[in-house]
Amino acid sequence: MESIGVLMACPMSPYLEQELDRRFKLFRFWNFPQKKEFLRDNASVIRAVVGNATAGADAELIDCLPSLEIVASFSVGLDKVDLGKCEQKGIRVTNTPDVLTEDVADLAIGLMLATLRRLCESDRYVRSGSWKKGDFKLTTKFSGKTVGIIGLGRIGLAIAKRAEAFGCPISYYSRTRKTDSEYKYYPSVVELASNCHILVVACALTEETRHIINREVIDALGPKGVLINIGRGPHVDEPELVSALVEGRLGGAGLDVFEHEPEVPEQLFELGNVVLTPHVGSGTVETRTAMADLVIGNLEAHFLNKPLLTPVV
Ligand code: 8YV
Repeated sequence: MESIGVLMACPMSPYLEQELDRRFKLFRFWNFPQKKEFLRDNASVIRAVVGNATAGADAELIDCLPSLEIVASFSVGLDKVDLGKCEQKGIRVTNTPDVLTEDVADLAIGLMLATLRRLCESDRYVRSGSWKKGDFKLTTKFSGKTVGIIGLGRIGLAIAKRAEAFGCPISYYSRTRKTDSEYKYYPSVVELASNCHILVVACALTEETRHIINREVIDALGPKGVLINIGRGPHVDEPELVSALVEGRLGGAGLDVFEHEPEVPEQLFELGNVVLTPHVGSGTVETRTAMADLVIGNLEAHFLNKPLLTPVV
């Protein structure tokens, strides 16, 4: 397979890079600032693209790669891949579901606990020596709080299962009611937000779900409500979120993703009721290794004419 050209869209995992390099003719896109020239010289040999949540394969790139057969994403989310275009051109697409579910759900619970119990702020309290001057203020209890989940897919369900163990009543919104779920269903995000303490974004980013968290939803969640986002930044109208937090119209937020990563609105840095993490939902050694192995497994299966492990298209 050494002659098969594989284009890695951006740096994502040294282990994946090394394993791709051992098996294929690997092109690191970020090493070629002159994209046009690079594509003119190499496009014809590139048969696979490996992308992630930062860069994937949009219509423009796909159109530049006449030999492209497969896009293997090092992510479960496929918002950086033009799925319609792939389908139309018969290009296969794979992602990395299941292997990252537990980590992302763990982080969602971590953000809930950290936000309500103010773990980061209290850590800073100890480090700065403030404790010597007096006890830390009281925080908000997590166990038993109503958790509303947008998107009851693999990750949403794993979050629900974990939150249930904390005695939290679970409700959800999704396009269609899940007939096999006992959790309370709300047919709109505003209704879900009006009836929960903690609202979690756990759905895929599509044109339909872009800015699913808008002013109306934030107002429905209210000054005692907390937003947790482990989905994608563009699920949230970020300027609306920032002003609601700054003005105290929203109780708090635990955010792993942002609209313009790695840029994060600096007004959030001042707020103790906000916990910020740098898109690390799947960021453990174990999970990133499993994701990389899945990307490699899909590529090998494709080029050996075997069934793909995790096909999407
Ligand atoms: C990663 C993700 O952050 O799976 C997803 O959709 O957002 C993440 O697992 C990313 O793709 C790793 O580079």
